[in-house]
Amino acid sequence: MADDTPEHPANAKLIASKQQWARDGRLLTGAAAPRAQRLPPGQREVRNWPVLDLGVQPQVPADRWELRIDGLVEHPTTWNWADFRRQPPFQDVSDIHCVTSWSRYDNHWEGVSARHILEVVRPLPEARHVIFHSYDGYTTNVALPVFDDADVLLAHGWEGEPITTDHGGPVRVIIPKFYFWKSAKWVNRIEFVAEDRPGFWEERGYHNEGDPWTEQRYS
Ligand SMILES: Nc1nc2c(c(=O)[nH]1)N[C@H]1C(S)=C(S)[C@@H](COP(=O)(O)O)O[C@H]1N2
Ligand SMILES: [Mo]
Repeated sequence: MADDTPEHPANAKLIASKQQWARDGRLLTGAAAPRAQRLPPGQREVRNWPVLDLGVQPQVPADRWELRIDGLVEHPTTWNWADFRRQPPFQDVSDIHCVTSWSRYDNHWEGVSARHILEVVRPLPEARHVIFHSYDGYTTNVALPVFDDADVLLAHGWEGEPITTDHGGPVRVIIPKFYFWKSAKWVNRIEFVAEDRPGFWEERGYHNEGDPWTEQRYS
C-alpha cells in the first residue's frame, strides 16, 4: 500500500470497504459484453450523478488552479486557468461507468482534448504511461494509447455549466472507455513516464487497466 497517499480518518471506512470489494470480487458477472452493447456487464443505468472520492474535496478556485504537464516530454508545460482557457475548445458526449456499478449516459463535456495536449507537449519515444496527480493526493495511471484517444479530455464544463467542486472542478480528467476511477478529479499534474506506476486504487486491489466491457474491475 502507498504511504504517500492520504488516509483521512473520515474516509478510512470507505477505503477499507472498497478494498474488501476487490478481495471479494463483488459485482463480477464473469460475462464479457460486446462493446456494441451500451451497458457493460454488471452495470445499471442511473439518472443522477453520484459523488465518489476519498472524502476530501479540495477547494481550488480557478484563479489559483494550475496544471503541470511534465516528465518525458519535449515541451514541459504549466498552464494557469487563463492559459488553459486559451487552448482550442473541445466538446464531446460520453457515458460514465463507475466500478461501484452505476453508469450514466450522455454526459456533455467541454474542455481541452488529450490529443491537443499531446501536440503541445510532444511525449518522447520513451514515454509509455501517463500518471495523473490531483490536489487531494489521488493518483491514477493509464497507458499512453489510452490517453491518446479521441474521446479523452480535461473537462471544465458538464451540461453547459462549470464542473462543481464535488465532481472535480475546476478541471478533471475524462476517460470514457474505462471505469471512472481513471478519470482524476481536481487534476493538477499529468506526468509522462517510461515505467508504469499504480495509482491509489490500482494499489488497493483494483485493475491496472479497467475496461468495463471485459469487467477489469479488480487485479
Ligand atoms: N482526485 C480524485 N479523483 C478521483 C477520485 C478521488 O477520490 N480523487 N475518485 C475516483 C473515483 S473512484 C470515481 S468513481 C470518480 C467519481 O467521480 P464523481 O464523484 O464525479 O462521480 O472519480 C475518480 N476520480
Ligand atoms: Mo469509483
